[in-house]
Amino acid sequence: MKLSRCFTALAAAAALTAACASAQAREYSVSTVLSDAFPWGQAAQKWADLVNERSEGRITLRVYPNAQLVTGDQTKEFSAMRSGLIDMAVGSTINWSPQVPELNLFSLPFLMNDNADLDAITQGEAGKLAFAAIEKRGIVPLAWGENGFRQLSNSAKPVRAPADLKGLKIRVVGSPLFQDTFTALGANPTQMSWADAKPALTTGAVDGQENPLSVFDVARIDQAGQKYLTQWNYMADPLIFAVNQRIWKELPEADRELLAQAARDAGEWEVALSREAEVKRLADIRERGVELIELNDAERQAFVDATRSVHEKWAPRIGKELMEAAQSAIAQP
Ligand code: X2X
Repeated sequence: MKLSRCFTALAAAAALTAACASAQAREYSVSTVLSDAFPWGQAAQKWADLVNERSEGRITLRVYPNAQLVTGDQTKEFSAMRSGLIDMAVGSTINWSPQVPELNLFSLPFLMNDNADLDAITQGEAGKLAFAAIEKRGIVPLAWGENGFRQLSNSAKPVRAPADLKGLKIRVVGSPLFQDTFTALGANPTQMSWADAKPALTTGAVDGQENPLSVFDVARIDQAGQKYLTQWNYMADPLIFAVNQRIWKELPEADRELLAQAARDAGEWEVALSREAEVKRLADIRERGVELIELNDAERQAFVDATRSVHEKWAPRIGKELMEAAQSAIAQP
């Protein structure tokens, strides 16, 4: 065969392979920490359902909850996705912040007061900068969801002031900023994974924990002796739908758009679902005999003042540009 004909044949074969690849049924793993009993797991399942439906069964996203792909070690999820051990994830900013320090923004105590502040950050310039930070570390972020504003519970007493936390052993996520926050408040923070948290609460190895109402409610944290719940809205962890970069690059453009749009739709759906449920959850939690502690402005301010040092220490790691974008987003009326 003449050389030029050879090349033509090769090019045709390559085109055929690409066409086959895009027509081929494909399956990807999606990691989450919480199962579909929780809004978080439901967000991932919604993504999977939408992708399955819109690709007419060609693309399957298989959701693996309980951080099982990283044997429960949720702070390793980002690295595992980057290395290709996990294809995709719907992950919390808290669990990814050890690898993406910029994401500590969301964990800064009392930076955001409410959903409006949170949305102003994720939907604006600050959100774009946070996504750029993720992309820079080898992961393609697609959309936002949410775990929710985190509230404090404990088995010992109503917590209304930093002094009430003195000496209380509080389970925190394995992200260093939390150690600083709870140390600044006079508590005794202990880092552990979610998998270890409920047993530690049940046996009394720790006195308290912090998580969104949805998690407290669905995981029945009240059954682990957590009788007091302080509603202090001290921070919120958004969820991020994301994909390993190599997988992303291999996908045909149309499938990328399909995955991204489905992630945006699933994220919006889950944020609404999670917010709508809060009032009922609160009522249910109260009905189970948990004492809810609401803070007035002065009481909340005492917590703000006590954790100022955490902002000073962490702002440089988050970065000036992102800090300023977040602050100006929150300041908008
Ligand atoms: O571990 C937690 O507290 C949880 C489930 O909220 C996260 O993964 C951030």
